[in-house]
Amino acid sequence: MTAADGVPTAFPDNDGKPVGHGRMLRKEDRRFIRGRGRFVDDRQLPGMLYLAILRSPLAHARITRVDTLAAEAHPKVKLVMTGADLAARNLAWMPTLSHDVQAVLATDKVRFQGQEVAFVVAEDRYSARDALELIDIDYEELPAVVDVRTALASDAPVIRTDLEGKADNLCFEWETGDAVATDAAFAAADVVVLQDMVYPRVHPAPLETCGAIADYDAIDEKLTIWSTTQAPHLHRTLYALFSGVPEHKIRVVSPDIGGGFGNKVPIYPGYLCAITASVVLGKPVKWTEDRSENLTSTAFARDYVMRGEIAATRDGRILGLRSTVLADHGAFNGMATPTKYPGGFYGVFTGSYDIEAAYCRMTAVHTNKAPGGVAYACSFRITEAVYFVERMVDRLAAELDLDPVELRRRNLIRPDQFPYRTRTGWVYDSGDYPATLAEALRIAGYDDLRREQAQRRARGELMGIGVSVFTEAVGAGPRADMDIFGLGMADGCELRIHPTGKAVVRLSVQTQGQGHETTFAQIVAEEIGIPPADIEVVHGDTDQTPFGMGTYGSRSTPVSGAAAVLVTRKVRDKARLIAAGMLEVAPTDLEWGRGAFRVAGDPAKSVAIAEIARHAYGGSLPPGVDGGLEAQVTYDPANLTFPNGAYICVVDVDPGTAVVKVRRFVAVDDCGTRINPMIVEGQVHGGLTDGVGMALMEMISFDEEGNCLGASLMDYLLPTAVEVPDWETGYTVTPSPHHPIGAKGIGESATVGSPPAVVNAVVDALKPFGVRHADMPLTPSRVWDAMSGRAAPPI
Ligand code: MCN
Ligand code: CUM
Repeated sequence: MTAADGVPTAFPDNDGKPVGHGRMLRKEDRRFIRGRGRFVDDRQLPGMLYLAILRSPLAHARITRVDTLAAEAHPKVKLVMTGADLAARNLAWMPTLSHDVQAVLATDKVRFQGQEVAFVVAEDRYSARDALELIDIDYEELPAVVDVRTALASDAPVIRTDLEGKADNLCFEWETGDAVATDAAFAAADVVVLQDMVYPRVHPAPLETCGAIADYDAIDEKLTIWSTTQAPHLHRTLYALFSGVPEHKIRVVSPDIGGGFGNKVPIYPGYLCAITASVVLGKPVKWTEDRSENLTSTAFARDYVMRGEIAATRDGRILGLRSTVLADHGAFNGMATPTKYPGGFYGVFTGSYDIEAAYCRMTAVHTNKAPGGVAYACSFRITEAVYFVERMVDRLAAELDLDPVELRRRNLIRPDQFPYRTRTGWVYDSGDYPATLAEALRIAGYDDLRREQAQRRARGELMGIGVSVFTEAVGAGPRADMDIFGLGMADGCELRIHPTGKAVVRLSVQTQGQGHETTFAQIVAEEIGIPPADIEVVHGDTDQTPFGMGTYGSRSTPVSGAAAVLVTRKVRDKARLIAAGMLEVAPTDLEWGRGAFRVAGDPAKSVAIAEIARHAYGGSLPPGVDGGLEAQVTYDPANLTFPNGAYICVVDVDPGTAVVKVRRFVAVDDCGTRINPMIVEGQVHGGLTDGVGMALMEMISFDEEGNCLGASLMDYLLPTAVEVPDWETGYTVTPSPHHPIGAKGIGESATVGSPPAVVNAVVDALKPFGVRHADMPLTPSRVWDAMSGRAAPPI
């Protein structure tokens, strides 16, 4: 029973249930595989103009003179604007999602290479680019702050001179956990291990770069913005605050998006330049970034210099964990940071372990680099936290000469400890970590692998086995704890059932490739008995969808997915009243199942949802029941959901060339109830590829003058099918107790959990050389240095 396009209409092989159906193909692929996706840059509007941005060639410099006359004289140029022009309109600075401000166009100084300095709007893209070269700017170069370790030195040049009274480069300081209890735990320990490590600066590098079309209609005073955003409603509110155009006159449309991976969460100056230009000119204005603009000026992630200290008993009971972090946030703090958590969710750095005492101290600094600390399939710093704790546990295992799996087993949070409160105050909802680990060990054949490793070592071969047992935290909430820009963390969802029994569900989140058009149809189908093929999913348009915070931190399933369940149940509650009227029984006499209400004890008497829908519009209704069949809810989650996983990586290192080959990778994930197993597996495959990329090849570095050394995909290496193995995946299911169908997010788990598994494997392979740690990315030269006992050059 399959509709022509491969979307099944019934699910006899899954006990009639759309949720969990293994072969439910993606509805959106109808257009994608036929090349019919519609991305921002595909849209052409009549009379549209093109905007290009002039960027700073220097990392830190005072602007002493700007001359735009020649550019303005270009026959095809319609508008040139500089920071001073924006300042005259009070539009030169914009808020970031983390209580900082960022220059839309530089006024006084440039603070990173690639920073926006001026823009040109012309009749075509080529003229706009050409005219950039006619703008003449004099810079007085200033020394650049590139190394986080010296950013707070007393003689370091101050970057944020825009902030009144600011005399240093401190971005923020933050601590979590109990310093005194942790000191005591260390004092009582048999073994203490210290390890320094760096999580390099990386970039999400989605296939589609960022861009926007702003179209201001001066007659209606209405502003429409088609943009590459993961959070259309959040952006609309910020555009209203920035531009002065009232919020009800702004429509943000996020059409098909060619990958986000966090890159499309922040607001970028380019969006605001396009808006300003359109308001000034009264014409649609398009801005499309090129690859090197995307790689040098948008949303960087990680960039943590971490010191770890772990304390344990001789038999491997972990007593304490201390983490000291120096975080590089670049020139402007661009991260989307919930109000109470300046360090994002790094506070979960105790990971999957029942550690008695923990303490973290974080110092975040500004440097002359593009805004950092943003996002890359990371759940807002959990990637760093997981890497940290999984490396520290491995480091301890080496010190104690214990098998890393055995050490983990002795310290994992037990299933009977849930809900589990960490020493830093997070409440993990559910999980069975030993079971997940056991499943990964089973698939990998761990004991055989260790035997094989011993044989290979005896032959001088370098085989490594790495383990990571991680806990994710996704689906931010509740409102009382989490909050971006005073807007809470809730999501709305609206469901309408039409008279013929077909439905439309409207989401506040936005898909960038995750398959929401399919999975949300499955969620609604499961609850109301209408086949997924008959449910249209509408998202990414603020005029058509209820308010919500958007897609990041893998929150769509935990938050918006819950809203979809609850709105459908609300509609079903109304359908029950209508059905009771139709069958002339009390609502409580009805039983729900397989898309129909039946009279209890007399199942022959029933009405299906399509009949109820028709009746809801045209039939006579019980007193107090109004017509139609639709509802809306806003869901504010009670807590985050905490997915988990156990990963095992097997590598071979070539002793002659130091090239790392990932031979096998086993990933067992637990994201609670799985809505679409095929999509879940696809999410895991993608995240593992990201993770192997970060572990082995991805890094954006800067020279001493702050020149970005990763401005193209020739320099910033991304993994391809050649570098990754055939993934071996498995799963366990521990439903979330507070999610209405027990689902947790999965979108970032594999990116979060896989890098430490790879690094642990490489370090394990290098054990014969006495190597205890090596920093990512584990390129051949770094592995070679580690084998030769040389420290890796600083980042
Ligand atoms: N899913 C499911 N069952 C579950 C959990 C999820 O079937 N128990 C399905 C969902 O219905 C959805 C997909 O898996 O179709 C991912 O769901 P979820 O974990 O809720 O994550 P989001 O939909 O909120 O997506 C965001 C997440 C993030 S934050 C990044 S970054 C990332 C990721 O998703 N960016 C991606 N995966 C990506 N995948 C693609 N193709 N492109 C991106 O930009
Ligand atoms: Cu942290 S990248 Mo995703 O949350 O959009």
